Amino acid sequence: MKLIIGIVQDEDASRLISQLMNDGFGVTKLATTGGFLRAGNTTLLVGVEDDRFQNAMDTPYPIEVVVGGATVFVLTVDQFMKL
Ligand code: 2BA
Repeated sequence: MKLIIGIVQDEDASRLISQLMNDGFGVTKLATTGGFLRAGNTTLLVGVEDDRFQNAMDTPYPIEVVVGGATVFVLTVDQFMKL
């Protein structure tokens, strides 16, 4: 499993979230602030099974072509549980 951490501009977030959710992905939206500009941005957490990772990155509105670009981290998840 992978955890995608995507930092996008606020204006891109809503459409990206809608598309990911429509594709069946779980998304958490965090209101964040960039350290350099000290301006608001949005951080999305998307946990995905390995076989759906590329699908998440290739949503109809691909994460890498959002208007202002995106900063994306991909982490390998050791464990995922819901308690
Ligand atoms: P980006 O590099 O596209 O980064 C957009 C936002 O992504 C950043 O907002 C920050 O919230 C996050 N981010 C980027 N790289 C990161 C990292 N390695 N770890 C954690 N978060 C990261 P800001 O910090 O407000 O930066 C906004 C834009 O200002 C950056 O766009 C970049 O073009 C520029 N920038 C950032 N730091 C700079 C610096 N030290 N000198 C010159 N320009 C800088």
